[in-house]
Amino acid sequence: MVAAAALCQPIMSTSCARSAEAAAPATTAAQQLRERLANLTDSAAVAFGHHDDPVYGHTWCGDTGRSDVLETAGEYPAAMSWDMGMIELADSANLDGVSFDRMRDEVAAQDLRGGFNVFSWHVRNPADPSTDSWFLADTTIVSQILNDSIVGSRFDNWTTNLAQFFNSLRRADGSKIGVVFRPWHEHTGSWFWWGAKLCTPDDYKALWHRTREIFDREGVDNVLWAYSPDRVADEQQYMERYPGDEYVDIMGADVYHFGGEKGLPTYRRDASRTLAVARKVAAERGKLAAFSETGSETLPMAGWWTEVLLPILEENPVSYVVVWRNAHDKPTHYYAPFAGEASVESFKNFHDSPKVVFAGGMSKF
Ligand code: BMA
Repeated sequence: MVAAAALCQPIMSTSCARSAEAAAPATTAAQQLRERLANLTDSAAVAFGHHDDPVYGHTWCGDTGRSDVLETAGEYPAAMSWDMGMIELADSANLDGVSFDRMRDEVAAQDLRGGFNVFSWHVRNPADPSTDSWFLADTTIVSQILNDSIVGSRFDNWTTNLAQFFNSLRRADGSKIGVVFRPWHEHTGSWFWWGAKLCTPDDYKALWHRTREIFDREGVDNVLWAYSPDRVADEQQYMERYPGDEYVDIMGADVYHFGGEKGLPTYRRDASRTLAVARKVAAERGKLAAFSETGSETLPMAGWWTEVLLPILEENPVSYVVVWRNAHDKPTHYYAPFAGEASVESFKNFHDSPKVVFAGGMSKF
């Protein structure tokens, strides 16, 4: 994978104020965001999010002031989703070509318009940095991070780069912007080097703890931690690798809809089952719940938003839902509508649902 080359030209950062320091606030930025997400939950409202929304879309890349969601629903999403893959190598752009400077500016812009930001990390393999998150030939990578000093210290350096990026997310007055971080996601599956068949439950938990220790050492206090298994059969599977209450703020679920109409019963069953578990364990522990990733690639069902996603959210209210990216360079890789796309009407109706919140509605929470 060509990771360093920006797939579209980055736009230079113009309004970074991250060097300014503010007086320590009474509550951390993370606590403030937690309160806003809890308010959403209390109102049975779901914030809508989209990955890489303001930096590229199905037919464009690198413009400013654009968003496929804005151009179809009339509003930016409530949550902007981002990926930090390649920050580990101190690259200037992430694995999908998004400049980290541009991302930092967009995080601040999203905060200014009242929305919030969520992050994943498709990190490379610290045992062999020439390979990526999807490298499965070596089933000892997590164990090497924990037991091999060279791999371990490379991992620590990489995670320090990431922690420093989060520390740099600031408003113009220097105060930190609270965000959600969702490390080591979809670990109940086995498609990333931290997946179920690639490490033991104890090693997975230790990986999470080590990540957190580095963030704590770096003074990161603006991050809410989201745990996000892929679809699960039951609570036991969901909790098998749970790192512990002191490490997690949000109980997530990543469940995709594959196969259009034919795959609908499976999606409905698995999304509802996994969200029900996430909501249950969240309620028991005083945590938030989220539909941390979902979507139906290429949106083969024109009514998907109101006929499929909305009923699942009504049945299983969570604080937010995120759909994945509209890749500008892969014509069939999109999860949100764009002007002229078949599901636009359904998406507008989804937007108009009193249960669903976009950026403009976030001022209430
Ligand atoms: C995947 C796909 C990839 C992308 C990765 C990280 O689901 O969208 O094209 O590189 O996420 O964003």
